[in-house]
Amino acid sequence: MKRLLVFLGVIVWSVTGASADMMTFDAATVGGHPPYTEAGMTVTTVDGYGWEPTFFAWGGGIGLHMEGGIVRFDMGGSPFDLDELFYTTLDGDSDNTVTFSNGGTHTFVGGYATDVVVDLTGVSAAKDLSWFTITLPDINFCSQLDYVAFTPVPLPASVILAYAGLATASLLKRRLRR
Ligand SMILES: [Ca+2]
Repeated sequence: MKRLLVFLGVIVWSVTGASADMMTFDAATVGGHPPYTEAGMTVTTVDGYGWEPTFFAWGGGIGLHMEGGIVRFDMGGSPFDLDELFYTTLDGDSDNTVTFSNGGTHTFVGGYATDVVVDLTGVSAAKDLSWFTITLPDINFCSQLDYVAFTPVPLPASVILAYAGLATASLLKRRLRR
């Protein structure tokens, strides 16, 4: 019974213990290109507009340097909420777009030589995603994504309860056989 209680405790922890994860790019090879995976999240290049996105050490540690183009992020199909992007640029006049797997979009504008924190925690379209893309439509001189913060979406409670029920039945069955 003790093992069963520990097991159920772990299930409760895994449902309630979800917290933001970070993709910092800080373990990327400077001068390298996507694909790159960190904390379960993978970034790939969709289109570089002739200038392939490259990892550079500029601003806050290593970041994904884009002079324009489209990059895509996903967790191999596992759902997640997109919480925040940190974006540094020397170009203040471009409308950049985050496009979500559910069809929603969110636009952000760089400021000249400013750091832009794109807070998406209050954006309903940024929830329960299977992927998102970032599009820099024009040449954005010295633009760099320094980190992406996201939260994996836990399995629905009904699925967890079904698993817990099956596991409990299996444990009890094993106990009864003894
Ligand atoms: Ca970084």
